[in-house]
Parts: sequence; C-alpha cells; structure tokens
Amino acid sequence: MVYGGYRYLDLDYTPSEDDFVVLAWVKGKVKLETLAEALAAESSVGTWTEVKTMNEHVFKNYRARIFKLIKVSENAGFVFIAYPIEHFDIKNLAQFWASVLGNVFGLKELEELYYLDIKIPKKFQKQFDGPLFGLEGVRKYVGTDKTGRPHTGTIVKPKVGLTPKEWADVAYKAWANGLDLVKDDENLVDQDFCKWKERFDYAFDALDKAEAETGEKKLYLTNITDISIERMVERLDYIKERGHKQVMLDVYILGFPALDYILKITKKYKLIVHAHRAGYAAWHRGNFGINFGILTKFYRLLGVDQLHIGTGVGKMEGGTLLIRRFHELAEKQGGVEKLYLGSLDFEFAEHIKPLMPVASGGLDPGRVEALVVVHGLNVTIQAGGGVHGHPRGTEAGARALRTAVEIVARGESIKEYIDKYPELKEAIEKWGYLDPAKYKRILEFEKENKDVLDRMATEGGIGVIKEVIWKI
Ligand code: RUB
Repeated sequence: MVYGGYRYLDLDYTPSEDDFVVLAWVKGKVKLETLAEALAAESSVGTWTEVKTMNEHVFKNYRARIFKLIKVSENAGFVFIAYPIEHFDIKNLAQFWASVLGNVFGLKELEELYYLDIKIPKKFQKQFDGPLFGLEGVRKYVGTDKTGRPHTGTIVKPKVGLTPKEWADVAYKAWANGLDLVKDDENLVDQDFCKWKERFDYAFDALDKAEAETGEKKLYLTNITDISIERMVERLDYIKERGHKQVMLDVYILGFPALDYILKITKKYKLIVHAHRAGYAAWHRGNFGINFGILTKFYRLLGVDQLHIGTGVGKMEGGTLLIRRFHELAEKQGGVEKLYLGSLDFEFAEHIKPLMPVASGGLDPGRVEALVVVHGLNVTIQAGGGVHGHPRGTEAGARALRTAVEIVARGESIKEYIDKYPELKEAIEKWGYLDPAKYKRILEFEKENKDVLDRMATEGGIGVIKEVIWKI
C-alpha cells in the first residue's frame, strides 16, 4: 500500500549536494514502508489520497524521496529522506519547518516520530550570516584568545526575587572574584520586584567597577526576552545607548521569526548574543520530537554567539556522547562527522563561524575536570548553585570556580591543589569531586567502537540510542 497513490520510496536515489537530508525514527500501526511514504508525502507534495491536480512536473521536481530504510521491526525503523532545495523558500526558515517538521507529527498511524538529524545544503546555508562574534570574537572580547582557557560564569540565584540592587551586588561579587560572565536566569526579565531597566543600570555600574578593579573584560548578559518585539527593541536601544555590548535571549521560547528579527538588530548594534535554550527539551526528550542537535545547527546559522548545549556531567539530561556531539556542532569549523547511526555527516558553510558552547546546569568546581574531558577548553562553564551555594558565599564560590578552571586549563588535576586553595577545598567537601576517568573511557570507547554503537542502534532502534548511548 502506498500513501495517496504515489510512490516516494526510491532506494536507488543518491541525494545530491543541494538536497536536504533528514534522518527520522518512526514507529506506527502499519508497515515501515507505508509510514515512510506518509512522512515523505505529507511533508512534500502529497496528501492521503490521489489528487487529479498532481502533474509530472510537480512530482518529479518537488517531491521528497525515501532513499534508505533501516528496518528494526515490521513497523519501526530509521528513515532517510531527501528533499530538493527547490521545495523550500529562500530566507524563510518557517516554511522549511512547516514542511519538514510540521503536519507529520499529527499523522494518526504514527506511534513514535523522532527527528534525529538534518543535513542542510551549503547552498541553503548561504542565506544565513552565522554569528557576528562567535567563539573567536567572544574570546577576543574577554581577552582569552591567547590563553584559550574556558570562560567562567554564574547565573544570579535565587532565579527570581532579588531587587535590582541586590541582584547587582551579587553580580559584582562574582565578577570581582574572578568570573568572566554573569547572567540573568531564563525566567527573570522585568518583574515588579526587579524591573529590567533598574537592574540594568545597577549591573552596568557594577560591571564597570569590577572591570576597573580586576583589569579584565567582563560579560553581563541581560535577559530581554519578551512576547512584545517592541519592548525587546526598546531594551536593545537602551543597551546600545548605554554603550553595553552583550545581551541574552531565551531562543527556543522566542521562536525563529522573533529571533531572526532581534538578531538583525543585535548584529547592527554589534552585541554579543547569549542564547539560553529553556524549553528545548519538550521536543528533544519524547517519543515525538526533534533532537537538539538540529536546533543547534539552526541557532548557529541564524547567528547567536553563545549557546547552552548541556554539560554531560550536571543536572540536566544528556550523556557524554550526545553532549560531545552538540559541542562539535557548535564549536567546530567546517565538518562534523557522523559517528554512528543517529546522526548524519554535516558541513557548515565556510562563512558560518563557530560559536561558544555554554555548559550550565548543576555544575560546581569539583565537576570542572570531568566537564573539560567532555567539552575541551572551548567552553563557558557556568555555575549558579555551584557558586552561590558555596559555604562562604558568592565571593568564595566565584574564586573556587575560577581556580578550578585555571588548574584544569593548565592540564593539571584539581585534586593536587585542594589543600592549597581553601575555597576549592570547601567546595569539594560540600559537593564532591567528579572523577574524569569515566568520561575519558566513554569518549575512547566511542572512537574505537563506532561499529559496535552502530550495530547496537541498528538492532535496538531509538530506544538503545536514547537510553544507552545518549542517556536522555
Ligand atoms: C543553571 C540553570 C540554567 C540551566 C539550563 O543553574 O538553572 O537555567 O543551565 O539548562 P545551576 P541548560 O547552575 O544552579 O544549576 O544549560 O542545559 O539549557
């Protein structure tokens, strides 16, 4: 049985350089082939029945083609679909999303549908500018382009509730005691107890003071996320007027159209953009979903400069191999290799700069060494609770985090220095020390056993990938 009277299965087809390629896991109430046909039809030229209006030209030039199927059972498996670039609007990511990642999620034959990866042709990537600063630009701003150490940061906690002055006092303590970055949390914008403008003014002065005292450039990431584009633009105008250089956005919640609009302004105003991803997991974790790696690609193409990608060692989901993959998608220039079934080879266009990956969520100084095994040194390490929860408060917490990062960046172990730095010792006594050896072993296993992982995924399906390999 085919879907709508046309055949989208074309196993002899080899995708061209300009095709989009999509890799999805699908499971449903009918045969895998039929499910795949439904996905290809509904996301391109077709519908549930034959239509008299279909013609040769449309079917030949605009339809999606299923060029590979990996059957895990009669009605479940991995589906590889190619789409011709002509199918899509230029400069309109919303149309692409509505096509490929739209109606298909509602088809009633489906019990599971998870998009694992997408290859975006370079020809399509040309319409995007990518990050204005990116990894290198942020490093230059902070002054770490020579040392290459990880950046350190904190999220002022409690997340909400402090007054503007209280917020800025905490921020000052963090900057003055060694951290490079202080940010609002995802849910703090302009509440009555902490109006955005007042907080900005206090924090701006605190930043100035901390920079003058430490001789270091600091980042202050102020959250302007709002349902009203006008209010966001007003805040951007104010940031520019004050001569500030950074901003923060809740990118998933804004959605692509608002993000695209705001990024045009931040680029004009030459602001470093920090992207918090709150909400992404609603797509990423379920049986019906979209892997965060796909979003990482689009956020990089649209041009944020720093992006939360998870830690691999903290409080949020995602095991070592998955987070390492996101890290590469954020930070590598050019190609990112497919590692095993569950991802596709990918290459960013030459003009798309790498961005600064941000590891955040449940971190503390004792986790830094393990974190760097997963991410390498090109990463911003943020700790909220892991700074302000220090037994002697924010100042000691900030010093402990910076010290841990400096030690690890030199290639040494913090274990050797615990007695030398009391703040570090207290942090480790409270939260412990995470041994990096386990994470080294996992990464080595992946390098040496790609075929084993590939076989596990091929035989076990998405369950094995998510639970065993990705840990989500
Ligand atoms: C950090 C925090 C951030 C998370 C979001 O606080 O809650 O919002 O980083 O997760 P803390 P992710 O350091 O106290 O845990 O970065 O994975 O998107």
